[in-house]
Amino acid sequence: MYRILTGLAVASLATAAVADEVTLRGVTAFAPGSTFSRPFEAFVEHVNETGKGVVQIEYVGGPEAVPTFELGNAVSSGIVDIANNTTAFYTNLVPTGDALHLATTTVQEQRANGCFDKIDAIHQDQMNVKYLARTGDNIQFHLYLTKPIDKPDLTGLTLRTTPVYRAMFEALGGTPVRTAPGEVYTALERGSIDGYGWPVQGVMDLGWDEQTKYRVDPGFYQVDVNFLVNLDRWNGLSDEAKKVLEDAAIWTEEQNAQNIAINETEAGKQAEAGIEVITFSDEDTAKWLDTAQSAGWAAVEQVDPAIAADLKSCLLK
Ligand code: 173
Repeated sequence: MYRILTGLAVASLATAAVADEVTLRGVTAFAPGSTFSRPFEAFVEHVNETGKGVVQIEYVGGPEAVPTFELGNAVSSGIVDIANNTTAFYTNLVPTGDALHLATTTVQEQRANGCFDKIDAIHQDQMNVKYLARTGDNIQFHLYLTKPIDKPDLTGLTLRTTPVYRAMFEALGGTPVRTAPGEVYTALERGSIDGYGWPVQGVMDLGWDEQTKYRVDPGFYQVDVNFLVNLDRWNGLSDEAKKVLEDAAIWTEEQNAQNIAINETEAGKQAEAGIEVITFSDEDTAKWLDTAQSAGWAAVEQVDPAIAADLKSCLLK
């Protein structure tokens, strides 16, 4: 009798352990398999290895599953449990998120100086998500063009933007139009834009090089592509599951250092594909970069001066 009971108890415990494994539904804002989805895809694989029996991620897909600018809402409301997304795609929810790409520190430095926790708190308050990880460190943004310019004057140019570039390009006289990455190729093909903002990485794997003649150097800002977990879902996880995800986040962030080498390879491939580099005089280069910083911060300050000042104090070196 006792033996049977013990056997049953053990069996039901084993069942409970299996049932306790949590599966999170994950979606990326970028095309699956492309540059800015790859760190998330590696993270999913890593969690599915290290989190066996505890937490798993079911990778649902990208913008074909949830449109780029809708993903913020989807993870906020819990339709999606974990998202790979950039602040520029969810400014409707975190309007000061634009500060993140103005960072000159690494995510490791932001974790050490308390900035990461502040950013996490803003995400929890305003968006109902846990800010779990940041990828994209060391990758800068550029302006790509189909016609040349010889100074930092974008007057008369219609440029595809997201909130990342809008303030800067507008300050330099350009006409911004916001589109998701998935619409850039067609816009270029139709000639409805004269150029676009995009990081140094990824142009080639999206095939945009076919429609691109110039890249303006230097780059500006720093990419932020973040892993966000629906806060209710996060709060309901066991400590063990949270630890698997947080350890995997640190593991992912360590790989941000590889971006320095990848940037060079990508710039080399762009040159081979015939994309010419436009540079300015020293004075105009200073204007280009100063406008990037001043217009970028002014836009965040306009949204919320207190948060802007707080983040500025810990995001900049
Ligand atoms: O240009 C964009 O779509 C954009 O804002 C972005 C942000 C991070 C990585 C890649 C692109």
